[in-house]
Amino acid sequence: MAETQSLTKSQNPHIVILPTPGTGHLNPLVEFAKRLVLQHYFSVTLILPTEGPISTSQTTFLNALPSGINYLLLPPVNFDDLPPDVNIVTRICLTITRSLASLREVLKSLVESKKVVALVVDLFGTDAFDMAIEFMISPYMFYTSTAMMLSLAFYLPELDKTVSCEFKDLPAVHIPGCIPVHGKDLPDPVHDRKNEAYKWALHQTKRKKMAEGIILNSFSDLEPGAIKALQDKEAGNYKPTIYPVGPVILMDTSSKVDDELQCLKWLDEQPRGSVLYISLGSGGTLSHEQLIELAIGLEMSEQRFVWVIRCPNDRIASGTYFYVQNSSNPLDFLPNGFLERTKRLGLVLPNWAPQAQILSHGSIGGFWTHCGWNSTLESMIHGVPLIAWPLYAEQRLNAVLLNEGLKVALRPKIGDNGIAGRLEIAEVVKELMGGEEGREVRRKMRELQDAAAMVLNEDGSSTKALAELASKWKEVS
Ligand code: UPG
Repeated sequence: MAETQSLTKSQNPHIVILPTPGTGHLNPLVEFAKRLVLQHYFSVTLILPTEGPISTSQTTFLNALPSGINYLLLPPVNFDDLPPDVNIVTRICLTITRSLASLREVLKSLVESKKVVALVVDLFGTDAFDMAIEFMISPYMFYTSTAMMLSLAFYLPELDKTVSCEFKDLPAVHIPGCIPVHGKDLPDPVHDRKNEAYKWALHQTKRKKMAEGIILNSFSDLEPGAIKALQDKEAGNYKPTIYPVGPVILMDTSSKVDDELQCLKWLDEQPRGSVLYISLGSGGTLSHEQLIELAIGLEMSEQRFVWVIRCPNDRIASGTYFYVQNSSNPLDFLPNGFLERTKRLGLVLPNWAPQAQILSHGSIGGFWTHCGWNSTLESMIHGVPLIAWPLYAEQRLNAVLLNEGLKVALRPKIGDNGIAGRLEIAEVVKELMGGEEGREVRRKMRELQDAAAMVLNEDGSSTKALAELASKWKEVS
C-alpha cells in the first residue's frame, strides 16, 4: 500500500472516496475531491481498489493531485477464478467485495487519526456502505452517469418484479421523468437477466437506498424531468436526497508527453471549428471490420480529424476498459496507405489522447463519441456537438438522451450486420461538420454550454447544491 502525499489539512473534516476501477469513475471523483478541498476546505483520501498495477498515466495523474488530497492503493485482488469473458460489471463489483478486508484496515486507521465525516462510493461501490455504518461515517454515493440512468436504477426493482420477459424485448420502457426508450437501449447488464451481471446491477440498485445522499453529475436544465422524478419523495418509492452538482469534469490536465504536445500543436494550425475528434473513452474498442469502415468513411468525408485509435477487438466492445496499453501497434490495423493519403487532413493517435485539452481547443468542431458520460459533459462544457456511437454499458441510453431528447447529437445508422458502413459514416461526418442538421445540433449544444456555465456560477444551482452538501457534512464533524 503506498501513501504518496501527506495531508496538509488534517484538522479539516475529512472525506473518504472509493472509486471503482475505470478512468470514467476516477476522473469525475478526483475533480469532485478538488472542489471539496479548494472550495469547501475539506481534506480527502481516495482509496483505490486494484486488480494489478495501475497504468503509468494513472500514476502520473494521481501523483499530481493537489495538496489536501491523498491517495492509497489497496492490494490487488485475485481474479484467477473468473472466466475470461466475465461481464465488466461483475468484475468491477467483485473488485470491491474482494477488497473489503483491506478497506476495513485502511478506514479504521483513517477514522482513528482524522475527522472522517463521509464515505463516498460510486455507482458500483455500495458494498462498502456496511463499513461506513460500522465506523459511524455517513454513506454517500457520487453517481457518475446521467439522472436518466439513476432514475432507471431506482425503477429497476419494479421492472424486475412486474416484467417476465427480457427487458430488451420491450418496445417502450417508461423510466420515470424520461422519454420512452426501447428495451434494447437499456444498459448491457440488464439485457440478460440470467447473467451474473444482472444480479450485480440489481444488487447495487437496491443498496443505493442506504446512501444518505446521492451526488449527481448532472444539472436541472440538462435533465429536468429525471431530476424532478428523483427528487419526488411522494411517489411512495423512498430515495436518498439528490444533489445535482454537475457538470463535474476533468479540467486542467496540462500535458507534458511529447506526442500529446505534438497533437495540440497540430490543432493550433487548423481552422477554427474544422476538426472532428474521434475517441471511444477509456475502454471502447471496435471490431477490425468496423475500424476499416470508419477509416475509409473518414477519408471519404474529406473532413479534418483527430482519431484516438486502439487495436481492434472482435469479441467485446470494452476491450481496453481495464488496460489501454496493448503489445500490438493500433496503426498496423488501418487500411493500406490510409495514413499517407490522409496526412494532410488527419492525425491518428495510438491508444490515448489529452482529451480535456483537445475538446477545449478552438479548432475542434465535433466529437464522435461512445457517449460515456464524462466525454459527453466535457464536450458540452466546450459547446462541441456530437456523433453518438454507443458501444457498451449505459451508452445506448445516453445516446437516446443526446439524440432524441436533447438533440445535440447525430446518430449513424447501424446495418443488420451490426456495422456502420463507410458511406453512412462519411455522410454523418459531413453533416455534423457542415450540414443543416449539424448546424442545429451545434446551436443546441451551445445552449447547453451556456446553461452549464450558469449552474456553475457563484449563484448557480450546482454550486448551491454542493454548498448545501458541504455544510451538512460540516455540521456532523
Ligand atoms: N480520456 C482521455 N483520453 C483518452 C480517452 C479518454 O483523457 O484518450 C478521458 C476522458 O477525457 C474522460 C474519461 O477518460 O474523462 C473517459 O470517461 P467516459 O467518457 O465517461 O468513458 P468511459 O471511460 O467509457 O466511462 C465509463 C463507462 C461509461 C460511463 C462512465 C461514467 O464506460 O459508459 O458513462 O464510465 O459512469
